[in-house]
Amino acid sequence: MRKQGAARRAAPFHDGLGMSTTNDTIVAIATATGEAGLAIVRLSGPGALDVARRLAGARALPREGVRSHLARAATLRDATGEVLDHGLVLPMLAPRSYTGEDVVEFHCHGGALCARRVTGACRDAGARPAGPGEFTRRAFLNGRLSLDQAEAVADLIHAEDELAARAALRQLRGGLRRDVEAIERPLLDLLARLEGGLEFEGDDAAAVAVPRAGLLAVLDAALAALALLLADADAARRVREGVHVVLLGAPNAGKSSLFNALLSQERALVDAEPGTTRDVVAARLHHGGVSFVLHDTAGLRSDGGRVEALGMARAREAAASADVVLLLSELSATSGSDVADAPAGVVVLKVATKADLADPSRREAARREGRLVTSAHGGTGLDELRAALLAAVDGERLREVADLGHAFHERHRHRLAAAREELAALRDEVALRAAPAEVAAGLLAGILAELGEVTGRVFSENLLGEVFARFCVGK
Ligand SMILES: Nc1nc2c(ncn2[C@@H]2O[C@H](COP(=O)(O)OP(=O)(O)O)[C@@H](O)[C@H]2O)c(=O)[nH]1
Ligand SMILES: [Mg+2]
Repeated sequence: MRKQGAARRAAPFHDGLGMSTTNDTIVAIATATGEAGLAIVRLSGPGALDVARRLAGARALPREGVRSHLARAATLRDATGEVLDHGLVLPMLAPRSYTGEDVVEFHCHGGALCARRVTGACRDAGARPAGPGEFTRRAFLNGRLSLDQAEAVADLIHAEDELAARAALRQLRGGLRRDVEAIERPLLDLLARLEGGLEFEGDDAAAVAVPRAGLLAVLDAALAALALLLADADAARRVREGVHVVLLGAPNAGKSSLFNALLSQERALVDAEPGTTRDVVAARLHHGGVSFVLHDTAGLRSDGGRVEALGMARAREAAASADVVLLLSELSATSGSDVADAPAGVVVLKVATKADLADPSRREAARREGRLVTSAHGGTGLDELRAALLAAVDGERLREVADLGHAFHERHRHRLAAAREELAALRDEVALRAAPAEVAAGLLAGILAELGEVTGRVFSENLLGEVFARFCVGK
């Protein structure tokens, strides 16, 4: 006799119940607003061809035998016959389209007006304005993209440097999805076998479908693979966001000057008066294929004013979430100028500043102590400092992670980490307490639910809402 609970767990996860329907047709401008050569209006849904035909005519989009992926020139008109634009009409028929539905793109003249009028005419012809990320959401619901691939689309759009873009492209091509699915597959198979075993329980309790040793082997392999994937988490964040570098040091140590010198621009205010910098100023530095986010901070000292104290609190906050802290002190200053204490677990590079003011013996001594000797005036040591930054973050490793498409988000990391924790608990249940198949199956189903949320094999309306909130209209 098949058990109720087991039968429910064995049901496919991707039931899509209560999901938004995709039987209407949506329209949005897919390109950024502003003056440009072109603007693209995108239609998707079962009525896309009909709506588009109302604007472009049956010559451009015949009622029979529309050729997919073939653009035609057309005059676009509204319902009254008023000409809206001359442009291209590009039909992409289901399922070979971005959303998996019939899609039509109008390539209009750029600027706000043509595309807006074309969109309006599409609405008059029966299309509904698309919500944020709705095209990509449909692509996911129609199985064209996994959820992590959909997220990679947003990452690609938001990427600020080549490494982040490369990582997003690889994730979009299925880098992360493949590796997560490779972990899931044996676990899904194990679950099926465990539940298969449960069916016999009533008649023959001895017929255990999976011997314990085999079960442990599968769990151990999954644990190892998850650990490997999670080991990329830190590098993943650095690839996506850039490496956070915080400059700390006493007032007048030369932080703002070094910040500007590294960026080769006068970004932060520099003055001989201590306490000039109060807010944290951030700017990007691209070096060696890695993107660094430099943070200039208020000087740390014990006797600043109230606003300065707030600035110092921000400096400490920034340092707490930094990847690298540059601890600055003047080369010619007497000892004890390292007032800043860097938080644990952060790479700290000690930097001596204003080398041009100190005599050569002093520089030598500082180098021997392992400090990087620099001068913002004249540029001494800046190349060495950039090289040290690159070495500190292991740029090679960041490139590896980008190439694997493993630049996953906090959302993915949380699910993977939860799955690993639950897997370890399941392993203990089986190894130490000889958990019965039914208990193991229950725990395993929970683990697979966690893992499934990475790729969207398991999803809820809430999860989709959370993911697609990051998208803009037209994507
Ligand atoms: N000679 C020399 N003066 C510097 C150098 N870097 C900074 N200064 C001076 O030191 C003072 C404080 O610099 P600033 O960058 O504002 O220090 P911060 O308070 O740590 O941000 C300013 O008068 C700068 O011109 C340097 O490399 N050489
Ligand atoms: Mg400053």
